[in-house]
Amino acid sequence: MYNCALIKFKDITDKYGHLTPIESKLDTPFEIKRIYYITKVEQGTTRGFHSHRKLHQVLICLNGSVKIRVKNPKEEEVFELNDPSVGLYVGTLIWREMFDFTEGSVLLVLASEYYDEDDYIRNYDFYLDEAKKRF
Ligand code: T46
Repeated sequence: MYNCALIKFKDITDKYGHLTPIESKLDTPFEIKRIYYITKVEQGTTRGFHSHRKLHQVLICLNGSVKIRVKNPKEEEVFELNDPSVGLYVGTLIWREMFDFTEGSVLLVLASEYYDEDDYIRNYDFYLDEAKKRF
C-alpha cells in the first residue's frame, strides 16, 4: 500500500535467544528522534483514529500481537504484527487504527519527529479533505 510497508530487521539468533538491532537511518527510512511504547491495552480497545502530516513511524510488536488498519482515501489494509524483527513503516497522511492487542502485548514505535499535537489530524472528514489532495 502507498506509504506503508513491512520492514524486516535482522534477527540474530543463537542458543541464548534472539537479538534485533535497529540503527537510525541505516535500518529505518528516517532519523529516529523519539521512541514510545504502548502496553497493557485492555482487550477490545482500539487506539489511533488519526493521521499525521509530517511524522513517519515504524511500529514493532515486541511481544504478543496487534493488528494495524491503515487507510488512505483509495486503499485500506490490515497488517498483523507479531514478530519483533518486523516493523510496519507508516508514512505521512495515512489514517491508522490499532486493535486486537493480545494480553501482554508491547507495541514499540520509532518516530521521525518529537511529539507535536499540531501534526495530528484526528477528525476523519478533515483527514479525507487533506489526503484527497495527495492521493
Ligand atoms: C500513532 C500511534 C501508533 C505524548 O504526550 N507524547 C507522545 O510521544 C505520544 C505518542 C503521545 N502523547 C500523549 C498524547 C495523548 O494525550 O499521550 C496520549 C495518548 O496518545 P494518543 O491518543 O495519540 O495514542 P494512540 O495510541 O492513539 O496513538 C499513538 C501516537 O500518538 C500516534 O502518533 O501513530 O500511537
